Amino acid sequence: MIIHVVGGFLGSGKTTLLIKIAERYIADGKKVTILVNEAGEIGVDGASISSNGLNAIQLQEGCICCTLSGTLQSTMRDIERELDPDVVIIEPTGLALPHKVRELIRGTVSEDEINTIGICDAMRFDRLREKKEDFLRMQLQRSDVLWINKIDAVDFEKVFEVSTWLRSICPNVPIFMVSGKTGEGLEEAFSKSLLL
Ligand SMILES: Nc1nc2c(ncn2[C@@H]2O[C@H](COP(=O)(O)OP(=O)(O)OP(=O)(O)O)[C@@H](O)[C@H]2O)c(=O)[nH]1
Ligand SMILES: [Mg+2]
Repeated sequence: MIIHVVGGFLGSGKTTLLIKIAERYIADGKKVTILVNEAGEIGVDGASISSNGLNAIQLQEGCICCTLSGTLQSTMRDIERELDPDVVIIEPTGLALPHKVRELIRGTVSEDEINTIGICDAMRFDRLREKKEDFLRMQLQRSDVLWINKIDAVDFEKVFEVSTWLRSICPNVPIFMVSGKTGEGLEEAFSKSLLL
């Protein structure tokens, strides 16, 4: 069982990209479970996702890296026992630390089956960096792979600036440039980061 943790700040494109990742696996005939830590709206998404043949589970009212940590662990065990998917894709909230999620699920599968994808929003990079640079760094720092998202909405200079910053905080982590909206860059990012 492969587990992807799709982390990144609020609105960076986690859900959009998570659905693309799931669709890619489904096209390969894999069984996928999505675990989203979010209240509200996604319920509608969750329903439409399930109708496409995957399981979507929502954990609300708390954060899976802190207040819901026990729930995360028991849910992972339930998923493995009852659904037994090939792939689990987890979306923590935009305020969670993905590496904490990683720590919590380590007991479920072996370490090399967990992949943390850090999503960085190129469109709002300047504003976020100005206000939340330390948090962004903490959130993305221990990613296994980094995806710069929303490249459709910015010029190349901005993408370069974002990748230079990411390179400075994560010197050895592969970086991919993608658009969840247009699909640009996704195949490349998938082939190098999804353990397909
Ligand atoms: N232009 C552009 N917009 C995008 C892209 N990916 C996502 N968006 C938009 O960005 C907004 C946030 O996308 P989500 O996928 O909901 O982001 P999220 O990280 O799941 O958000 P939260 O769960 O609220 O933290 C939505 O309006 C998306 O349509 C992209 O590649 N380009
Ligand atoms: Mg989301």
